[in-house]
Amino acid sequence: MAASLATPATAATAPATDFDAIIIGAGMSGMYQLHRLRELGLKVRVFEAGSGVGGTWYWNRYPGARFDSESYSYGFSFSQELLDDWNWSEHFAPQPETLRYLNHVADRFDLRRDMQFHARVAAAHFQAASGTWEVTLEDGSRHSARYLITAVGPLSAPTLPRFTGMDDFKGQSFHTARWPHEPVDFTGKRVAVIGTGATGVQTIQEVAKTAGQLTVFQRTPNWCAPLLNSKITEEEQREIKASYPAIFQRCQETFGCFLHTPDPRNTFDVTPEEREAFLEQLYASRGFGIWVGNFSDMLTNPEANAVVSDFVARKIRQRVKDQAVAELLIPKNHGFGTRRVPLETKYYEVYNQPNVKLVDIRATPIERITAQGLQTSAAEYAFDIIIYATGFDALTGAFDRIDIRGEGGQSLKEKWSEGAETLVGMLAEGFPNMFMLLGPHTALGNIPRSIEFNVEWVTALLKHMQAQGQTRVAARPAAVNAWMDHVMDCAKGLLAMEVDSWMTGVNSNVEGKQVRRIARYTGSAPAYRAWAQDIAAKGYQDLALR
Ligand code: NA7
Repeated sequence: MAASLATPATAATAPATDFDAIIIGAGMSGMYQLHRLRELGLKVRVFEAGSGVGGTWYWNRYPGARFDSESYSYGFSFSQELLDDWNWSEHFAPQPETLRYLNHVADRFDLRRDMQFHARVAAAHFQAASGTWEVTLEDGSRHSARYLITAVGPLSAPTLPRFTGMDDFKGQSFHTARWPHEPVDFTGKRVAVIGTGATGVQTIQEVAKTAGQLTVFQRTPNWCAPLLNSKITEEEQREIKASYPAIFQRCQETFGCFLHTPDPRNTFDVTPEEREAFLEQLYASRGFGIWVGNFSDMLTNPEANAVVSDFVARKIRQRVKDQAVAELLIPKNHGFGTRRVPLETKYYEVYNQPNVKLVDIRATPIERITAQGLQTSAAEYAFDIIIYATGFDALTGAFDRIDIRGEGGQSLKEKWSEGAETLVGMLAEGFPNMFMLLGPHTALGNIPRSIEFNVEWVTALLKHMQAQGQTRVAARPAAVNAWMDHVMDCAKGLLAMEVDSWMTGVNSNVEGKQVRRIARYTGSAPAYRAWAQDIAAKGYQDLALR
């Protein structure tokens, strides 16, 4: 299978490039795309900023980092041998195990020989005359390829707050997504955590175990629900191995590729007693069921949403002893599930510990970071360690950090300054021969399932072009418009659209990202796939190919 990309017809005319394809990023999407492109006989190079594979699972080494998707629904599904020889140890694997898994995948498929690490891409410029891409790394080296494939991840550009004095702090400070490779010891230390999203919650419940004093600075509480993780027993392991076809089939059919999917009933179709029993059952079940397996109208009907929010608020009041603290932990400005629901393990009980204190920074904002710690409008605090669990410039941030220029030198960042426009999240008009594996408007949910689909879609397109002797592909404007109309339609009526979050493109720490917009695809994964498959089935008429 070592045929070169170019068919004989194009080989004579196609200008020479260093590679057939350059992939940016060695996370799950970059790894799988490399594997598939090798099967087409392409010469591929992956540039990765880190020192190893794993993407999200390489960077996010903070204490307590783990899956919120069931491990066996998250791993790659494309190789039976891989499924046979990997045993997940827990229903929701911790980060070190996932990173081991991804290194195992890299070994098994001999991926590293086409990867260059410590190689951050600074710029990628389309060359109109040759129809190729020139990629410049931060070290100044330049590399050319016919195809540019971004595998940069939707949540990979970390953002820090813009407090004054951040450089003055004399202790240790870390963003959760830039955690050191060496263990950090919290024993007896005074630790601050700023941020209470999915990452903050995982961090807080872990750090609270050993810190001398943990102070949590919360701006907005989130609705959290029990993860209910446990070790996978030998019997469960056998069941999982035997059920892989059914597990992945289920993931193909559900709304977000999770094992859970909305209950067909609406909230008020059932009696109050049945409702309560159903919510109790969801609260006592592992994983995202209470979020993505709840009544169908929970995320669109405010009254239905209030029922679930009230239920979870009662649970928080039961679990937190100090009722003033419980009230601070109960969200008041958004309903359950309208932002990403952090899954937790005894998170609320942490606030019953004598070494943990919650500070409401809406009431008493952080004014500055000091040499010793930080200062709010009400008090000064001294810390040994400050942890910023402050999230990411989501969806478009990783693109914005690279100087990507398409036809006519047009900058992608400028083109997307009022919101991204794509065709099925994978192509952008005016950026020929560029594919985005997890661009804005791809189905997110249980992400590896979307990664596999998108990689296979791009691979099939390149194979088609290979067979036709084509070397240039561009999204047609009419196709982009039709897709974007669909993206806008899907978001209509969703309660989540009325709330600030990374899912609505808001990040208070990033200039120009204070306004809510339709930043992601909110339809179902099956609907997403149907649209993309239809493009292929109709012979790629939505694309200009030559
Ligand atoms: P999130 O969900 O964006 O959470 C970030 C948290 O940090 C959130 O509580 C923010 O409060 C808080 N934050 C951010 N900036 C500040 C400033 N300047 N001051 C105080 N507090 C701040 O990021 P995560 O990393 O937890 O999760 C991201 C996704 O990764 C997650 O959904 C998973 O899918 C994986 P706010 O709510 O903005 O008031």
